[in-house]
Amino acid sequence: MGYQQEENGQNFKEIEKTWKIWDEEGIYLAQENSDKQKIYVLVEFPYPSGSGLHVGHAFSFTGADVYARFKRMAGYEVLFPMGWDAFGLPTENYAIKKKKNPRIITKENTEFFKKQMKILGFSFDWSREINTTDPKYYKWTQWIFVQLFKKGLAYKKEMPINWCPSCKIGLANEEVVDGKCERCGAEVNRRSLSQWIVKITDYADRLINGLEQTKFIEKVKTAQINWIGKSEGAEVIFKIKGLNQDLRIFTTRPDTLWGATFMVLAPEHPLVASLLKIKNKNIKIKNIDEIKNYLEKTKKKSDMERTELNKEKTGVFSGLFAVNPTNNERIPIWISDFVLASYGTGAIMAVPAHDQRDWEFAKKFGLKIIPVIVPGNEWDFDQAAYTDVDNGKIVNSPPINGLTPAKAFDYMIEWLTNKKIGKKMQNYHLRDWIFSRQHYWGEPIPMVYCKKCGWQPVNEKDLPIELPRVEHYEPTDTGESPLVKMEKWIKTTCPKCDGPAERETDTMPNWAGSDWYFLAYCFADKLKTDLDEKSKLKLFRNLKFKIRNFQNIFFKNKNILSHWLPVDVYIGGDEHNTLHLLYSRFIYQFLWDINAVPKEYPEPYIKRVSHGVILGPDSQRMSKSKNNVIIPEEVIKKFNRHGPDILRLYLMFIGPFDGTMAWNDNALMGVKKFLDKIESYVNDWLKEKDENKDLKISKTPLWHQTIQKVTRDIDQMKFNTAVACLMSFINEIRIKMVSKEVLEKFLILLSPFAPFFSEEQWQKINPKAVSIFKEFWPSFDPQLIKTEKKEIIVQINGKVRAKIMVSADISQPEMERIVLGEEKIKKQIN
Ligand code: ANZ
Ligand code: ZN
Repeated sequence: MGYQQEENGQNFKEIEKTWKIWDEEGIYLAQENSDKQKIYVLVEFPYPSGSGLHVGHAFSFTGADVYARFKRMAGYEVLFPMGWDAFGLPTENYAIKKKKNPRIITKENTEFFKKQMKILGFSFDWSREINTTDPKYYKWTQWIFVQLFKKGLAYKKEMPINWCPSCKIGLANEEVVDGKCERCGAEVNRRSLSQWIVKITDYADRLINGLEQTKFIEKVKTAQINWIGKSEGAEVIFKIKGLNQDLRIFTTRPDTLWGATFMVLAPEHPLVASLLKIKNKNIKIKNIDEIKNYLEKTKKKSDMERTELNKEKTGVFSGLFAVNPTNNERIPIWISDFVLASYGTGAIMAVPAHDQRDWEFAKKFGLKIIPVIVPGNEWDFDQAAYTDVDNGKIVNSPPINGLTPAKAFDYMIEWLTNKKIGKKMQNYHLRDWIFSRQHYWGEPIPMVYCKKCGWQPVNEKDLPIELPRVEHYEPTDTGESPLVKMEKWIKTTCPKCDGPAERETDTMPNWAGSDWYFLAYCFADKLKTDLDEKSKLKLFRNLKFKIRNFQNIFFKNKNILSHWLPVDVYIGGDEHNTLHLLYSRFIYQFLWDINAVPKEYPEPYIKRVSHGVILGPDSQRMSKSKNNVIIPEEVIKKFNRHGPDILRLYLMFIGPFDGTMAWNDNALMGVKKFLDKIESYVNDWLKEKDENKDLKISKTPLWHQTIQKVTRDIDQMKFNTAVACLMSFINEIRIKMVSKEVLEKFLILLSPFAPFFSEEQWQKINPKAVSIFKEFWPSFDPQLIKTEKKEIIVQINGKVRAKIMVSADISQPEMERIVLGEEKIKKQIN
């Protein structure tokens, strides 16, 4: 493992020499006191795994780097930081296997990653490096948890959890994919454990509404909205015959109430448990054994299995009846696992005529099907449920007959409210966030249990609660974390009554450290000194001084946060468009509520860009088992010189930044030839050094269009077309035409893509220059951009109706004016 200097001599010398210049000049350090306009470019920080930086990282980081370098040269003060999201299972598993301290593994991995990043020329501000496993960092991850607890947003609850028997870990619903563990693929089952839960659901509406203040692309907004899954509907209260008890249900379709022919309870519904104990003369439940049997069977199924559409429906009759409030008819109450305990009220009214699952259930158990909506044409309710709400009229429902379902919905909300048997209600598919993990390599949850005072947060001045050193990193067989065995560490005193108490042994999920890392970058230097202050204070304490104030890093650095926030562009993978984005927005909104972040910005990120994926040469996802993994070092090593730049240019050229592309070795050679040709131009110019040479190119539209297009494309992250434009420029000119000015400006246009190469050539032309990255981005002369004509094709209903010549830089309103003024078009749209 590691970068072999010998094998890659020339490349490495280039890299070292160039980094020396950049480091000495501090070119990539972001300054708060600069009078330039700030821009915060964030790219998701990696998990430093043992296998090093892969091509996917190289791709997204190069895109981010090109953008950051461009913005710097365009006159912005750019914050472009990097760090390590280093808690997590792979390191823990490796620690277990090799009996090695995960701290050491993390240190080795991050060092290796950092070296690779330098080789690839990423212009991160390393003075702001952070690491989520550093106690100076996770002190604040813990502090945030304490605040959540104090505001009633964290609670402990016995919960049936998704249990991965192979990782021996509880998983959040999100971490279960198709009933399998997202990490290891093992079949997940159910287990009951006492867990810390964070009430993210309190923020569900804000997480939806806040999106309006962002400029996320539609795809990302939709992903967030769908994940939260807000449903508008009603709660309806049904009476149970013979019992002095109500049954509440949630429905999105109160307009179908007349069609409710039975009810269904989730097996975990409290009524089911009490049913087995009912002692009531009026009610005789004959099939108690059958019910008990059924409950046993459903315990083994996952939620996914239970709610699958095509699954054969199962269930038992409860022996009870409810009353449909519309017509006072008696309807049977069934128990079935297709109803989930965790959604709504855990009970439903079934409308088999208009819900496919209810229909299947009714068919199987011979229950009544009453249509209450009919389409314009015939519908055979014996064949399927009719579920198209938008096209239909209400029937069999006296006061609302003839209405559309939408109108009937509103009517029924009023009807229920007036009769006091229901009301308007929303529900969210978003669940509260299970925050406990029974693992070693995570942030200890800073809570203490006292028999007298219950759960108490650790005093803020005692943070961080450092992860103690243990001998074994394996989770225990009881499902508890290995910290359970650290008796000395566990024993503590209660922060409230000073009596004996015990520490929480669960640690936080992987998401906790990445919730606020973009804030930490802003005051990373303050993080570093923070704990040193604490040890000073400890010293004072020994001298019998009292710590009076707990210094809060967020409050103390409001100005700095105000300066850098919000993140202007956040680049990351599709896989983080739901969870990570949601969790970090939630934590940010919470910090906003407690005034820990500046009030000007209710949302942390303005733009979200999701980058694409590079597949193996076989067009399959890269994976060790398929033997199709491309390793950046291997690519670089193929070339004697300019290896890193060739790789960067190749990655940016291979396709759109948000696309999915297969690796293709052939295109690498083309990139190399491109750089060779530029180098030969530079060398030719050096031989002549004629500054007054005919400046043919510098006044041509081709040159000015090149500057314009490259500038615009990088700004819009269309890196592939920017590179293509640079390449075609080089192809169209001959050396005799190139002046020093054009050569220089061309190198600047190229420099975000090929930083080492451009710097090297720049220094050849300008031996006294400091660095090309201190130069300004070139501008173009709009007068010299010859606007060419282009043909636009007008289609109406899929047929070509007109072809019109317009100038190439026409604006949208102007184009509409011309098109709508065209006679042929006028006729068509009348
Ligand atoms: C009657 C009805 C008639 C329904 C109809 C649908 C169609 P979303 O959109 O996901 O919120 N439901 C409610 N709670 C449930 C639970 N715990 N487990 C399974 N299903 C549950 O879905 C809400 C609808 O899903 C509710 O509206 C309810 O069925 C069902 F033509 O009520 B409906
Ligand atoms: Zn106590």
